[in-house]
Amino acid sequence: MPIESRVLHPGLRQKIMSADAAAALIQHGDHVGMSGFTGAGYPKAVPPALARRIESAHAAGETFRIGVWTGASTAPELDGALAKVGGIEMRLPYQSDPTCRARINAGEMDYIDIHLSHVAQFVWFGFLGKLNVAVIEVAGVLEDGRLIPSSSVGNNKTWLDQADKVILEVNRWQPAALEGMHDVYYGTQLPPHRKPIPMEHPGDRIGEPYLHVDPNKVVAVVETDQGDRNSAFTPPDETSERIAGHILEFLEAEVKKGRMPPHLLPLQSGVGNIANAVLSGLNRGPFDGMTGYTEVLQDGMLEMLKSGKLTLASATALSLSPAGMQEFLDNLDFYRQRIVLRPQEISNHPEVIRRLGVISMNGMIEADIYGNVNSTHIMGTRIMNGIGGSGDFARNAFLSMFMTPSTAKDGAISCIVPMASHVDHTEHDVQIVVTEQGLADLRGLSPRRRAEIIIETCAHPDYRPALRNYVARAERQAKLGHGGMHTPHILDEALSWHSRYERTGRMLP
Ligand code: 0RQ
Repeated sequence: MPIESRVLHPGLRQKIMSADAAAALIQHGDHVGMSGFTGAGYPKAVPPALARRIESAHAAGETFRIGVWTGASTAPELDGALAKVGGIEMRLPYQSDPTCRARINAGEMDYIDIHLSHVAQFVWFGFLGKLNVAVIEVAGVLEDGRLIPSSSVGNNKTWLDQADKVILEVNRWQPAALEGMHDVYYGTQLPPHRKPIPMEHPGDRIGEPYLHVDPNKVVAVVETDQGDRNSAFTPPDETSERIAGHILEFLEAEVKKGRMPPHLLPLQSGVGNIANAVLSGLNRGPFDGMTGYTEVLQDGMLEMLKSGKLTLASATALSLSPAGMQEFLDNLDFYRQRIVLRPQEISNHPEVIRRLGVISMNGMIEADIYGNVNSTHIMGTRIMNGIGGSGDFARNAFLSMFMTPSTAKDGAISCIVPMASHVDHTEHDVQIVVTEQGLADLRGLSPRRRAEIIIETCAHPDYRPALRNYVARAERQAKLGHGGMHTPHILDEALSWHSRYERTGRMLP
């Protein structure tokens, strides 16, 4: 045993073995619950070892495929490695890996795209079948067997409770000082025995800093020393800056109208460069004393914590760039007091999001003229990533915003279309649509008024005439008795922009 081992429990220390030996304990057909959320806290040694094993089995003519359940997206060593060797039968609840995506869209791998807050309870309800194995990264094991979670909590509590067998990866790379930052709530119950979740403020601690596992279920402990994915951000471009500017202006106006306190309400921010640009804008903006209640804490929120604009942030994962990670490590004591990491069933819980009055800001692929939003599908059939937590937040938020550049693929695609080719967030859950062109506030508007403002405010000027023309003809047709005036559409034409793009590479002739 290496001197610096973080496995202090004597019984579990006896189970330390190689990643290959641990991977040999996973069988064809197993449902495997892995840790990991947005490139943070995923197991780093067992999945590649399992991929090698699967590859050899396939070379010998044997079938070997498993179900992979996680918190959210992971990294090339997990999703990428297993998808590459054709080792995943079914994946849930969220992925963003290019190899996985290609396999799913080629029909070679099943994928179930689930609200992140639903996953744990679906397993507890028995909706997804038996969880055979859990493979969980932790930052350390205490002498009494309690586990120090690593850079994400995700669904780890549920995987550890529900799996028949547990494999632990104890990662020395994860800062030892993560100990104490987590808040793992053990008070959930199955209906009809549920109690209110006792959280009234984003910083409330309602659980304990450790995960529990029955040591008898642990079949292997693997020691690792390897960093999280930690991908770098590209600096905000002009489009992201303009989107951020519209949002800031809108929030200032809301405060002036007295509809929100001067320090705003807890912020949820999706992943990606636009989200980071919005957070940078807020960091330079007029608001102080803000809080975050989000699922992924990225560099943008770290900067806001550093400047003092944000007083604290609650999330389920720390997904930082290499520079962000260095900043976090250099000032761990400061950040420890301001960040709480929770299970995703709590970070994304509808009850808590509704109670706190979260301001939700997420990316989208397209919105239609009535405010239905597609977050997941390219041209209606090909999956991009998944709904992630966007639905958990959008439906229950105080304000739900969706943002995108107004066009994609050098202007060949309009992100504002007559009818969304797939709907993840219905018009009922979408209050604000933002592009670099402007911000459409849809609150209190009927579908036809929504169409007007979305076209005139958010659509790219190149596409406005065609959108206006579509609406005018749909209304004319409805007045002639072919269809209704509530949400006018020309059904034969509604998805013609998408089908034209598939045929010609452009949405408009
Ligand atoms: O493709 O790279 O091949 O050019 O889609 O587009 O503009 O880079 O967008 O990285 O901000 O992601 C919705 C996918 C946006 C993301 C989505 C093409 C475009 C490009 C990506 P290329 P961008 P972003 C918190 C909340 C759902 C989950 C969520 C997402 C690629 O925000 O996955 O919100 N959201 N979770 O060219 C065809 C269009 C298009 C289009 C863009 N209209 N039609 N292609 N593209 N618009 C996090 C978690 O839950 C974990």
